[in-house]
Amino acid sequence: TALITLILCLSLGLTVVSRNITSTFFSRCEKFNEYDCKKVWDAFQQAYVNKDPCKVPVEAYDPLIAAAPFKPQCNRMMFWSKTKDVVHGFTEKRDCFVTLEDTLLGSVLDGLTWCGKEGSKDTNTTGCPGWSDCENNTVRSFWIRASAAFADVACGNVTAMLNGSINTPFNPTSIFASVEVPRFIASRVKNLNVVMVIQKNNISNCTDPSLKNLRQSIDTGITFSCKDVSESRIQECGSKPEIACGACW
Ligand code: N1C
Repeated sequence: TALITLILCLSLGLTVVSRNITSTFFSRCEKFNEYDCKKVWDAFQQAYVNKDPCKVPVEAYDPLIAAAPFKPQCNRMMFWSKTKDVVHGFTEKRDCFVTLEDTLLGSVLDGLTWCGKEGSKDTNTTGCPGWSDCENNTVRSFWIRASAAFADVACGNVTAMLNGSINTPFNPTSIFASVEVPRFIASRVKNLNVVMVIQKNNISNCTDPSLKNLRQSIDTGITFSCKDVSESRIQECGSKPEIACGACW
């Protein structure tokens, strides 16, 4: 009985440590019918379990991406940088665009923190390295890998929402600039349409010099456009289904 108690306590301990992320992962995953969530969870865990949380390279997530590949959704794909709340406030209400967070992998891991530890089978959700604490950290490597795979399937008209309330709306250090834009290829992507989100105290717009860098860094053959759109217009379109997706801005 001592052994059984010990085993029970150990598994209970393990459950307490990782219960939240496990249950969040599965309950979010089960909303998507066409995937085997246990398979996806196992592929997820092999990326970081029993590893130093600062030594998880981007490639560690390759098997996870292979277990839940992204499907191209031409003309509906939405990218963003520093506009997460506006974008999701809109996409939650209207079925006009698909963001990474609308896909299985993006949705199950959105907003979560996780990491493993050398010599342990546990998944921790506290005490993990922050986004910039070390280069190859568990969470950052995931978002880089997932963003790359999502951008790889981009096709047709691609939309990106950038933030007009910051100094450099197209920031070279962002995932959008460093991972996604370089993967848009002219044979798949026709146009890159930037929606610059303008708030009351905006300090930049489509004329910002950083947008020139964006225009110059996209693959030749992809046409570029940028439109300043007020945040209130985006919200209005979100709440009025009678406005067609294509007429929002
Ligand atoms: O660095 P960013 O913006 O340019 O990254 C956003 C860009 C989007 O187009 C997404 O496709 O990269 C993808 N992406 C996510 O979908 C995502 N969901 C949650 C990148 N990061 C994502 N996160 C978290 O947001 C991530 O943990 C990190 O902290 C931010 C990066 O967002 P950003 O700097 O606004």
